[in-house]
Amino acid sequence: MIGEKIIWVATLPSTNDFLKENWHRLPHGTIVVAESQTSGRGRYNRYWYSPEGGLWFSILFKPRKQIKPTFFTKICCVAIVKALSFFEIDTKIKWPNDVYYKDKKLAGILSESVFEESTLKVVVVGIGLNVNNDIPKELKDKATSLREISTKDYDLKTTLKIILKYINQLLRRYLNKPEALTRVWKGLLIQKEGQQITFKLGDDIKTGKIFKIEDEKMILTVDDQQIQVSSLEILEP
Ligand code: BT5
Repeated sequence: MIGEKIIWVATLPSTNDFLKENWHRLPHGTIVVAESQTSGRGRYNRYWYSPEGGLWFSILFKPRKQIKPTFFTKICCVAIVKALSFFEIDTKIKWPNDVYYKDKKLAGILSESVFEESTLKVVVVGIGLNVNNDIPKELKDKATSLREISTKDYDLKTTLKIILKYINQLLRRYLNKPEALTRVWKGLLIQKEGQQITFKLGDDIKTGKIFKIEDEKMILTVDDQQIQVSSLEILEP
C-alpha cells in the first residue's frame, strides 16, 4: 500500500532528492513530506516555490514488473484531480501532467526514475500542491492555491490522506490495464486531438494542431509537417 510509511519532516532541500538518495533502505510506497523545501525542483531543473503551507511530497514506487514510469505519473495526476473534485474543486490536466484550476496551475508533478542495467528499479513521483501557502508576486497570474480558490485553509494531513486513498484505488484498478488509465487521463486533459495550440519551441512561439495524443507523446502538425514531442511548453489553451 502506498503511504503505509510516511516520513514527515519540517524541511528538506527536495523530497524527490531524499527518496532518490535513500530508496535502497526504504519500502515500496514510502511517502516523504517536507513542510518546506529549500531547493524544490520542477522539470528541467526549474525552481519550485515550496514555502510552509503547501503540500510538498514524493512517493517511492518500486515496481515488481517492468512498467512504463509514466504509468505512475498518470496515476498520481489523475488521483489529484479526483481528490480535488472530492473537495468540490474542478480541475483539469494541462498536458502532460500539470493540474490546473481554470487558467492557473494548482499542482505540478516531477517524476524521476532509477534504472540499473536497463532494469527499472525505482520511480519517484514528486507532487507539489499549493494549499495554504502564499503565491509569490511573479507567479500570481499563472498559479493559484486551494486557499485562494475557496478562501479557507485545508488540513495538510487530511488532504494528503485523501490523495493517497485515490492513488491506491487507481493503482488497484489500472495496474493491469494501463491503456484504460491512459484513456481516463486523456479525458481529463485540457488539450484535445484536433485542437490548435500555441507553444514554445526553443526560443520560438509556434502554433500547431494536435494530431494525436498518445501514451507518452503528442503528435503535432506544424507548418504542414508532423512533429513528435514528449514534453512541451504549451502557452494556449
Ligand atoms: C513542475 O515542474 O510542475 C513539477 C513540480 C514538482 C514539485 C514537487 S514538490 C515535491 C517534489 N520535490 C521536488 O523538488 N519537486 C517535487 P515544471 O512544469 O517545470 O514547473 C515549474 C514552473 O512552475 C516554474 O518555472 C515556475 O514558473 C512555476 N512554479 C514554481 N513554483 C510554483 C508553485 N508553487 N506553483 C505553481 N507554479 C510554480
